[in-house]
Amino acid sequence: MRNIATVLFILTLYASCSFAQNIVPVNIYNRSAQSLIGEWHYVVDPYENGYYNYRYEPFDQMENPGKNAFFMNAKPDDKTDLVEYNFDRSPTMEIPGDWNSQVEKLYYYEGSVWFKKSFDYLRKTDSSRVLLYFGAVNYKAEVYLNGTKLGTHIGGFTPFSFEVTNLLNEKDNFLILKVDNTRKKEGIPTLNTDWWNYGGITRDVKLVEMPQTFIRDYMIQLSPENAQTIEGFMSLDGTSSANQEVTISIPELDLRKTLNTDSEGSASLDLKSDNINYWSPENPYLYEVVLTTPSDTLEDRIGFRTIETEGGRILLNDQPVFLRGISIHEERPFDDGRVRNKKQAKQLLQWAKELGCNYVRLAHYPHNEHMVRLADEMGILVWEEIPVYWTIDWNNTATLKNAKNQLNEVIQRDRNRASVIIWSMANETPVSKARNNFLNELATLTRSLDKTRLISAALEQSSLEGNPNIRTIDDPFADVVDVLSFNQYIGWYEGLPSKAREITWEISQNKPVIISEFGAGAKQGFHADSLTRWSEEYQAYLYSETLNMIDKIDGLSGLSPWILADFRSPRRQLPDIQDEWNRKGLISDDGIKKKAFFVLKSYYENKLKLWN
Ligand code: GCB
Repeated sequence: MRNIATVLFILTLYASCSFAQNIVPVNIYNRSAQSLIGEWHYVVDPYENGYYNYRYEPFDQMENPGKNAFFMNAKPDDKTDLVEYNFDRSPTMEIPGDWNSQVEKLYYYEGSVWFKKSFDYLRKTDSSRVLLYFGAVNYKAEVYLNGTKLGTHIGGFTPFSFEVTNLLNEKDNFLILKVDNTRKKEGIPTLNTDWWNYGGITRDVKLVEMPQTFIRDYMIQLSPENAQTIEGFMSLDGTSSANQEVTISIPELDLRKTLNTDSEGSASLDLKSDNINYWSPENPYLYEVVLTTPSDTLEDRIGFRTIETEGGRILLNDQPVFLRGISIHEERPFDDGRVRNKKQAKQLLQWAKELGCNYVRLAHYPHNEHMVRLADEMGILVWEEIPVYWTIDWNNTATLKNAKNQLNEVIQRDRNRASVIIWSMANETPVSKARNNFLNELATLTRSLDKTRLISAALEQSSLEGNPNIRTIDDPFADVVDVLSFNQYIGWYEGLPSKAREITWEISQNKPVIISEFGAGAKQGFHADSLTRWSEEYQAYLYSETLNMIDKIDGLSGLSPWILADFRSPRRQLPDIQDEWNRKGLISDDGIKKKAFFVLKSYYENKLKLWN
């Protein structure tokens, strides 16, 4: 009997843990919150000694885990007591922040690290609910508050949260996380990537106080069919969600509508206006939108625009647009390590602006929320992507579930951002039946969640049979996407830059084309002739040749060369040149612009003239 009870207990835990089906409210940055950022104690635990006992049984699935379970934050009762860890005497690091760039001995570390933060908390009103929110933790987070497990989250770049109302004390709360960034074959991303696997609590942590019934989700966007209609929905969470009177207003447009939620706590909405000032890079106009329920009020700043395709063109607010872009990794400018705050995110976007961009590709995973909010304000169109990169475990149903979960989390977070125009399903994934099915499922999910954006994926190009100089896109997923994007490295991985002159493109799909990547490595400050690898001159030469080549592609609607700034990658080992940096940046790791930056900038100046 006892065994059955234990099995059931474990099964219930497992079911609730694999993907935390938690409440992740949208628009967290406009909620009142207590931030938990700052110094956190950490314990490095390569053998997961604080998680498993010596029979390799997880402590957090035992009825009596005992003092060796790190999540108990135990202290010896007296001098005879044996406890083999101590958070308070362990070192600290800055949160948010990855461990690799903060602690020298953790530079290459991939494994488990425990974190602890102690805090006091005073609820503003007794009736409120408190959610513990994480912007992102890479890769797997086990979360415990005051000795109780809250759940597990998998996926290193999307937000999650847990309700902690009944677990909080006014004094001496202890929040403990085990963070594990071990790469896994079945993970998203998988074992092999070309970026640093920065581990840790890499984004904001907050306690967010909400009324009993609060606005959990909404989507308020311009109708793709009618540019005079703002439409969407709003959903509540809490005991009084059903049949509630809720209001949406956009004071500046003099719009206000009262609706009733259905039995599920949701209401769909539509508002009409002939006076909408449409959002665009030239006019990044954001409206104050106010949502009100009997117990909650929430404000957002939302831009309204349409984005669609027509043959080989992308239309923004009915006008053809050319995407003058650049790819960006989420690395700190002038440094390495993950971006930790809004100021660093802004620097990256400012560099893109200096380059003449109206568009960025946020590669290869969802970046922090500051990026898309700033892009809204600064007038930069955005491609967002999930880390379905290279050779994913396509036949694994748990892997697909994981990818869908990450996609769902980023779409939910960002679908009110006018700047975001493209959801990318994947990067350079090899065509196979299993991969096609996998990506099709992601595309179907995306379309069901958001009809106001385009779908793409960074595909690969190939030669037309019998002629190596004629290039084409031979991929069944090209039929699924709205925008045909592909990476190509002619002149770097394939021949020399002048090879671009021999290539012609025969792209049969009648869709807009984006070159999602091209580039060459250059060590800033290394000057030589334009055929010397790693020189700034080689990189600049490759840019001129490539830009001439791609301009001949029918339907070319944009590009996002690889990449804004040098970034850390363990695959890049060439001494004195790479030293574990991918050097394809147009800007060096210490913020200095290379020659190619100016080649692209002048190309974009011309494009701006041609397209305006
Ligand atoms: C690619 C990948 C990108 C790499 C880049 C490179 O095609 O999409 O993640 O970093 O090439 O530098 O080789």
